Amino acid sequence: MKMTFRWFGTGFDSISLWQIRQIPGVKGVITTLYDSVPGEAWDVNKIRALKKEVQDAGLEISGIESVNIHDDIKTGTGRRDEYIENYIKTLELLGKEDIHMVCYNFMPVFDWTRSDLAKKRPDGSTVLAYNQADIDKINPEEMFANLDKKSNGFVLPGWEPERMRKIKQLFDGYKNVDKEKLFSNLVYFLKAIMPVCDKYNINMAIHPDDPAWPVFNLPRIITGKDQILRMLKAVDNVHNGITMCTGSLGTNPQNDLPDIIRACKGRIHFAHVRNLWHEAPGKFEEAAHLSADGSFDMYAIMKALYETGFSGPIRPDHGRTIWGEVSMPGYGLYDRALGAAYLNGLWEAIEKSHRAEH
Ligand SMILES: [Mn+2]
Repeated sequence: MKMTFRWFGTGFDSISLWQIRQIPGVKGVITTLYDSVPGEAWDVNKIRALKKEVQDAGLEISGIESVNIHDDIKTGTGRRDEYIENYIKTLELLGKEDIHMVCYNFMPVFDWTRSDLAKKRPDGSTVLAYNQADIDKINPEEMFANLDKKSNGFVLPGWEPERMRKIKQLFDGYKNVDKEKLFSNLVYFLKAIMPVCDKYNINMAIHPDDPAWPVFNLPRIITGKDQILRMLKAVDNVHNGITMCTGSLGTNPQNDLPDIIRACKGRIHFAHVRNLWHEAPGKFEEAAHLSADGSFDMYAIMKALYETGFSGPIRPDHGRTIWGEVSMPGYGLYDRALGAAYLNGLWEAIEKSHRAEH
């Protein structure tokens, strides 16, 4: 594995590259052109400038999170081929710049959903939290307003205000899109992009749905082991893979995370490793990465990644807000840096005990 850190880019992130460079073991960043518009091909000069900025800081771009997918591709309108063409152009540019991993999601309308961005924990830290009962009481516009108020002035990924202004129109687009339709639109998209991925050795890593069940009656298709295996089989190409996001799949306690990792051996191209604490069904909050702080066995998760030969980029995922830091919710420096150090420690111990046994 290669330890990395998500970075939204200068002007969008409260954290600088030199800070990331000082986190032990972090070699690269996972970044994006944060102001790119889904559906448009990326600008090669912007990609090169981003790459140079990262390299000048002594780091590398280990992958892109995300190249977002236009809703017309997800809903399968007459314009989808045009948007897929642009997506292919972007992949081609990234491949030529020696970038070989692209994370994306196929979630309708929302990238992720939370009911609270700053839930206070007993130690005074705050975390992102989800309570289905709270979500059931509000409509999507109200949820956006709640999240926007608590975003500390940052634009939240997937919750861009210009997108949210069109929220009603976005929902209308999904009116006739059920799970099967969404799945076949995903397969159509993947089949169309595989040739460029083969040519430039680009690993596509779909991010699971967060949370792993339908929200606001929108369909969700990447929610558990069976659904993931169906997707991998439908386009059986090594470049069609997944992002193993423990925090997203783990929202459903029925999902056995180490088992999913083993089942997806060879097709996990990116890992987001974080912990959650389950209070009740449909009610969870994010936790520190440490196993004892949440509901997941982080050792078992890292061991499964190690034993399946995972060699892609990995990153700590959302952190708690601690020590008075002001950042995009979930994306502060301190707790994610602690997470990276902890995951590195687990990995070193697993690697050395494995070597001692063999
Ligand atoms: Mn994730």
